[in-house]
Amino acid sequence: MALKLYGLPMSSYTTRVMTCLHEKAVDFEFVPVNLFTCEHKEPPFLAKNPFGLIPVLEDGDLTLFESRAINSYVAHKYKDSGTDLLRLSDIKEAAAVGVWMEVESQQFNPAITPIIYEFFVAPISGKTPDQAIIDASAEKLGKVLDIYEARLSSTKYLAGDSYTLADLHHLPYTFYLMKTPWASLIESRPHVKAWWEDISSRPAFKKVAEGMKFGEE
Ligand code: GS8
Repeated sequence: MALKLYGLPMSSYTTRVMTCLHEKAVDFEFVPVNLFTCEHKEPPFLAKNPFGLIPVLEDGDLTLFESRAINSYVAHKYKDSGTDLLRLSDIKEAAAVGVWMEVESQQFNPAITPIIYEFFVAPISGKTPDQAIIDASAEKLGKVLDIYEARLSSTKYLAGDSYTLADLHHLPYTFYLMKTPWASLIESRPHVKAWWEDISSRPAFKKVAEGMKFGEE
C-alpha cells in the first residue's frame, strides 16, 4: 500500500517531507488538507495528529506527524533506495547529520520562521508585518549563517561532503526567504550562497518548489 501524505503543497513542513520522498524515489498518495475550513482541527484529522498540524504521514497502520521525524523514518525505511540521506555506513558522518539536523531545528528555524511569517502570512491574515520582529530575526539569522559560512568553507554540505537530510531540512523556508528582501542574508555569504544554489537545484526539490506559492492554494 502506498504511503499517504496529508498536507498542502505550499506548506513548508509538507514540502520538506515531499522533497525527502522524491529523493528516496518513493511513491506516495498526496491528500490535501483544507486549512481554510479548519479540516485539521476536526476529529478525523485530530485522530491522526492531536496537535492539529500538517503534515501527517500514514504507512499502513503507522501514523506519524512532525516533518523532521517523518523524514527520519522515510530515510531509514528506504535507506537502500534513492539518495543516501543518513550516511549510516560512516558513524562519524551519520553523527554529523544528527548535529546539523538539530542545528536547523534549534538555531536556523527559530530565526527564519518569524521573517517568513511576518512577510507572507501576516498580510494574508490581514495584519501589518511587524518590522521590529523582522529586524531582530534577520540579525539572529545572520549570526547563525555566519557559522554556516565558516562550516561550508571546509565541507561542501553541512554534514560533510555528501548531501543529506541535514541540508534538505533547510530547503522550504530558505526557498521562501529568497523571495524576500532578506535573500541578501544568503547572497552575501559566498559559501552559503553556493550551497543554496546547489541544494535548491536538485530535481527532487525543483518538483516540489513548483507548488510553493503563497496565496494560490
Ligand atoms: C510543525 C507543523 C506546522 O506548524 C512539523 O511538522 O515539523 N513542527 C511541525 N504545520 C503548519 C503548516 S506549515 O506550513 C500547520 O499545520 N498550521 C496550521 C495551524 O497552525 O492551524
